[in-house]
Amino acid sequence: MEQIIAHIDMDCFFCACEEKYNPKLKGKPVIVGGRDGRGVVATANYEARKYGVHSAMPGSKAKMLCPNGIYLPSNHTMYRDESCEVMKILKKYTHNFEQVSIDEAYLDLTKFARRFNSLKEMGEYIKKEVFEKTKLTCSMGISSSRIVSKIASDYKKPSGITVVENQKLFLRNLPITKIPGIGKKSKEVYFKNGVHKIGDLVNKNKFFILDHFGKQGIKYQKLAMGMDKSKIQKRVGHKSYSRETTFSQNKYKPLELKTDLLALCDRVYTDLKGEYYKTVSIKIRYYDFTSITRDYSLKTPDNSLNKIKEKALELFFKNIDSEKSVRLIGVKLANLSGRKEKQTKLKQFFLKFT
Ligand code: TTP
Ligand code: MG
Repeated sequence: MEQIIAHIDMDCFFCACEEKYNPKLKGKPVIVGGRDGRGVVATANYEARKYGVHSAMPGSKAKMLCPNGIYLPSNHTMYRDESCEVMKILKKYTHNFEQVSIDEAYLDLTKFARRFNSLKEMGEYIKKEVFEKTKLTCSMGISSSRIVSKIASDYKKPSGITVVENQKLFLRNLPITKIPGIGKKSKEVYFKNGVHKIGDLVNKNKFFILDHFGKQGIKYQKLAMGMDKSKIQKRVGHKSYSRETTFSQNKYKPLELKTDLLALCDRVYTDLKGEYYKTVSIKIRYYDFTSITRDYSLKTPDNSLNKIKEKALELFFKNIDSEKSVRLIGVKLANLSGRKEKQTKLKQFFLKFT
């Protein structure tokens, strides 16, 4: 393999953090979010998933499926601290590191791999260190392509390592929905045109693909043919953080939308990892694809979740056209100014002596 890329994703991350500090939860169905039937589920542990509970499910539905589950409120500070510990360990292995969410990262391990007899052995070594230092388990995909490693890390969840030597063979029988970026809507387009498995793309005519699936389809065909060489996109800070949700069915009820909006605020706040923002924006796309975005700029930067929720809700209820049904909503934080803890401490230090 010319480049060796690992994708690491922690197992049922928020629940695993909760179980770490409260071992009595182990073996029981645990759900973070969706308490009292309100809000949406952030994640569920594997015991709760057996009942059909999953991320983004309305709490009321989760309660119906798993009435005896233990429902916990989100503790974002704890998840963020645990995430920092994990990322600190992973960063040691390579300079070419890309954290993509609170619980997942890509690592270019081309050099590090030389120390091991096999890629599996290297994976075991990293997993062991993560577990010994954090008591949390992860799953790992290793291949020569960023996308394939991402797909592979999900292959043997929880706590599995999947090394992909032959990209084409590995992807051939996987459902098309395993490709990151193919969601509910595009899935329907692929299905309608006879593509159910990734391998179904291999023999399709290029013009057919362009016509029906666009340029993205050509990229996925290359992937299916074992020709994907996607690299790590090393990130130097973010300009903004945004999250959006497209509903499988358009929604009318502002109260239902409020729940989704607050869940998006939680997610974008988790992504923020303590950075300060000055601008909070919301996006609403109606059934007819007309969209509006509205933003609010604070006088001074903030890094609290409450402020995001307050401003997002204000913007939302001030601007929503309640006559129209909604297909997508989004929340964005911009005008970022990094973490300020150090500066604040320094300021406190000076204040003490002046
Ligand atoms: P994921 O890695 O998607 O899920 P997970 O770690 O809970 O489970 P898995 O073992 O399948 O990887 O997301 C990481 C965390 O992000 C998750 O623990 C909670 C949070 N999250 C939300 O808050 N809302 C969501 O819709 C999703 C998908 C995740
Ligand atoms: Mg995860």
